[in-house]
Amino acid sequence: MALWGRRAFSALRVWGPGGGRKCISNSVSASGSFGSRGSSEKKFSLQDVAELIRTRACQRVVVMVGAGISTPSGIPDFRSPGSGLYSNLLQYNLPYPEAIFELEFFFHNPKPFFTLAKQLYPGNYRPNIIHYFFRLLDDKGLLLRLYTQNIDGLERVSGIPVSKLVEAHGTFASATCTVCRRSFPEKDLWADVMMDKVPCCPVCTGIVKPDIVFFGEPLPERFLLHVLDFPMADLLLILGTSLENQGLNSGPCACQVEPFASLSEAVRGSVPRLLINRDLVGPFAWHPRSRDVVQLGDVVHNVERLVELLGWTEELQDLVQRETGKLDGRDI
Ligand code: CNA
Repeated sequence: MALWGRRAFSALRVWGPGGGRKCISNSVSASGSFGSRGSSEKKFSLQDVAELIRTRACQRVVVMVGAGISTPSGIPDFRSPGSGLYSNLLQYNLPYPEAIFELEFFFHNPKPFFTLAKQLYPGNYRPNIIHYFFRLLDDKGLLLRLYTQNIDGLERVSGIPVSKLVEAHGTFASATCTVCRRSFPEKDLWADVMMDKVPCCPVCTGIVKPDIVFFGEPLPERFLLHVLDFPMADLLLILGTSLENQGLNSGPCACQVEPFASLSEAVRGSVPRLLINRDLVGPFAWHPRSRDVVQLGDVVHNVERLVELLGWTEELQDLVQRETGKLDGRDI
């Protein structure tokens, strides 16, 4: 325990010990949906959400996702006891888990971060049905933007155009020299990373760091798109995230940004919000709205239910098969 509780953090980018609000888990039945606070008001349901998408009554869908959508791909989240990276970090011999995303520690010892990078190398993991559901939403012209906290790049691999993505905590797809600030594409790094070598700038020999957001670093400029996206959204889907404030606007950040949890409050009051997650989290617990729908439980199971209600099951299966075939062909 001492390992986790060693320091007080101004920037809780990833692990935020107990920073989240308590779940009011008894306010919602584990299997069902909830939302309406007034007893006379009809509860909004998963069927209602499906109908809005199916009939194209909603065409500007904003999606927010976190580590929970990649656990079906085999990448542990950080918090789930036993399986979470929380529990698996001991192998990195870190003084405390947050150190892996701290610049000070990185300059002292960049190896643990690059070990994690090697683990997340494109090809080690593949998109799952959830990523492909978002791809299908986009193929149908219904996805306004997907905001991801994940750094595994699986949204890109699934074929969602980069223009539709906001990778809020950065990406391994590009890298920057920590000294001369030259940019590098990821392909320039991977040979070193795969051989457990720390990549260095060919010009100034500084360490080249993938563009993953570390504590206190500004978020990618694209994150500012939320200022337009959220007020424009006509449906908000939130999946696989604890919606905890991960210190996105704390520390010496150059940009003033809303933390992820608050983003879910930035859609208009009339906009339906669907949470699919194992736990009741964020504003769904402490500030529910009348058109909120909560589906607690396994994220794959609940997405499959939604897809079935949409009548897209076959189409999604075809897409998964086609894209999986392409990945097999590319051997990544
Ligand atoms: P988190 O705080 O670990 O929360 C994940 C949430 O997903 C929790 O509420 C879990 O209960 C839930 N969950 C996990 N698996 C399932 C499942 N199968 N079905 C339903 N719900 C599930 O992760 P957040 O994304 O909210 O926190 C943000 C951090 C985690 C960011 O800084 C990420 O960079 C970081 N992270 C990313 C990855 C990745 O890129 N795949 C992995 C681990 C952590």
